[in-house]
Amino acid sequence: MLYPITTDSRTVLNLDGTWKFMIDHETTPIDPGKPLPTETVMAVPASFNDQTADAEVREHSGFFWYQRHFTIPKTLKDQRLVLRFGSATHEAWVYLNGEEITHHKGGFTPFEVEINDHLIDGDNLLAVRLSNILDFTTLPVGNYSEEKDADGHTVRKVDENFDFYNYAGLNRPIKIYSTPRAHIDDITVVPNVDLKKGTADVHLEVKTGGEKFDEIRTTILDESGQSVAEATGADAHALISNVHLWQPLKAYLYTAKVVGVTNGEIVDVYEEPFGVRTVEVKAGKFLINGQPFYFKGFGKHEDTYVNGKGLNEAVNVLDINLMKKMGANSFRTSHYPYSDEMIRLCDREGIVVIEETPAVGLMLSFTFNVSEVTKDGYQDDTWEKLKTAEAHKQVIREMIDRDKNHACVVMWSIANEAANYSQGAHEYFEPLFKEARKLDPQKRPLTYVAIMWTSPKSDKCTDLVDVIALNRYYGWYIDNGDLKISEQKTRDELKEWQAKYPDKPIMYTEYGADTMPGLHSNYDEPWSEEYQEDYYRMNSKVFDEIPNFVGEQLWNFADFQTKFGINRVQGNKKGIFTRGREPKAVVRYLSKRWNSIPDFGYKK
Ligand code: BDP
Repeated sequence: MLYPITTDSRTVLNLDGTWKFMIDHETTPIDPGKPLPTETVMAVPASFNDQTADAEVREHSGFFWYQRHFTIPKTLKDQRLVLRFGSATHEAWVYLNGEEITHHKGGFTPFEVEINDHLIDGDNLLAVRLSNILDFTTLPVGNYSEEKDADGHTVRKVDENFDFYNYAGLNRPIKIYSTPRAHIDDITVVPNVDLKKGTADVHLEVKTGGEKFDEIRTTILDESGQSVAEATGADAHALISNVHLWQPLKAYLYTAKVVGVTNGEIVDVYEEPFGVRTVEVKAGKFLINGQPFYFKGFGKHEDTYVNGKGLNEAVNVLDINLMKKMGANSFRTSHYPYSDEMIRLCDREGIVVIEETPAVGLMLSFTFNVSEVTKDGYQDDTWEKLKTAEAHKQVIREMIDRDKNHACVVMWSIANEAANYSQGAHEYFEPLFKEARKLDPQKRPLTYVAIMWTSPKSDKCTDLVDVIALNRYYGWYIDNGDLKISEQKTRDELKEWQAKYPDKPIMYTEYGADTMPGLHSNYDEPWSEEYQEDYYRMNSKVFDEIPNFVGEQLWNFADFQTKFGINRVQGNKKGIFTRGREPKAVVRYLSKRWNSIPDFGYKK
């Protein structure tokens, strides 16, 4: 799916701002063709939850409405007009002038709809009914229940089966963009690089809509806007010589300028930026442009004060600047695809991204009894009870469709901490991995991120992944406060993985310790800033001993909001930065370490 941009033939109208907002108590029917009976407003893009001073609104589970007016300028009326939601979390029914025009389920991917046939002259009324319900059919997975109150009204409840706050609403930008009737619908860019010759054969596939063009022409522009290659046709090749590679932290972006021509006239123009790089897993290494790459970075969240999970571009820019200052080079979009804007920014900034689906919470028996789970033939009820396969397939399709051309995305993570140690896991995951491999035109490596009790013995699906990605909390959830025994366990386990799978790279995609900023201890106790630093020092030491260990992405970049609970103090405190992006003491240690580790060739 193309990102909406303005070109010689296209215009973008921005529908962000303040919209009317209303909780749907399901007591009286709402007419989406009439003004919402409310004076409440919410800013878009942003989650609604932290914009309100009303606890009931903040914690509402169920349905709610957004509404606004817009006018289309006369000059655009003969154009094809498309309404695009960057996301609507988690399910949306969209009404234009009272009529339902589209529906979408899945809160972290965009969707769009042509609106020409539903527009009226002058003022148009756009209403969106949303639901933030999560259950055993959705991603993420929620424990859903409902009961009747004293008046017989339905009270809905979602208990997150995952560790982040269920922020909802119109979290990402909403736009109307115009294209000519005959238009470019999608572009797929696959650069095939010859590293020795320094050339790239760029395979371009262009999908069109409306009346066919006489001709499709593509010009590849370099960063100074000079043409470096040309091609014609909907399925074409352009050869770039002396190619400038996209490198981690040294991004270089070409632009594929695609035009549709009819009767000798240019009808539609689209400009797709893309980087040229290779990604490959080989002999236990993760190669970018043929060189063994070492991941230094983070698991993150889209999570900021007030905006919740709403797009916050200033924070995105700051986060990347903080990463660079620390010598980091990468992050994982835990636990859902991030905004278009963030992925485009990472392309520009050279930040390496592992992009994850919203498949989190696919585990119904949560236990810290590792030995129980590791027993032969262990089975819990996850794969019987969950009905997420359809949603999972859909989101893999939508995520790859949106981000297939991005050089920054070097690997897809199909799930976070699923019950892949339980019987039934392989049957569940195999078709999903097949689907992802089939759909990705750039054939990126695939992984899933494995929870603590997924051991080399218990994991039923390691054959499916290209990279072994582990979330480990020795010294925190297990052997809390005892870094000596944790060091031993970390070492023993990593050695076991290394021995059993000598050809698969291994990395940590989570490890961390909750830390209250400003809390100090003469005894290096857990929750203190001293303990967080000792914890990371211990892990670093072991990582450096394991030959196929190709990366450390800690948990978490910053403190983030979660549901209430006895294990959380206004959220998860494993950030190495606070939620407001102030550093905890450990940032100095990690900056020193990462600035001294090269991006390439650290593990020979
Ligand atoms: C892992 C999850 C992550 C949690 C983290 C934690 O992948 O979402 O926030 O642990 O407990 O289980 O801090």
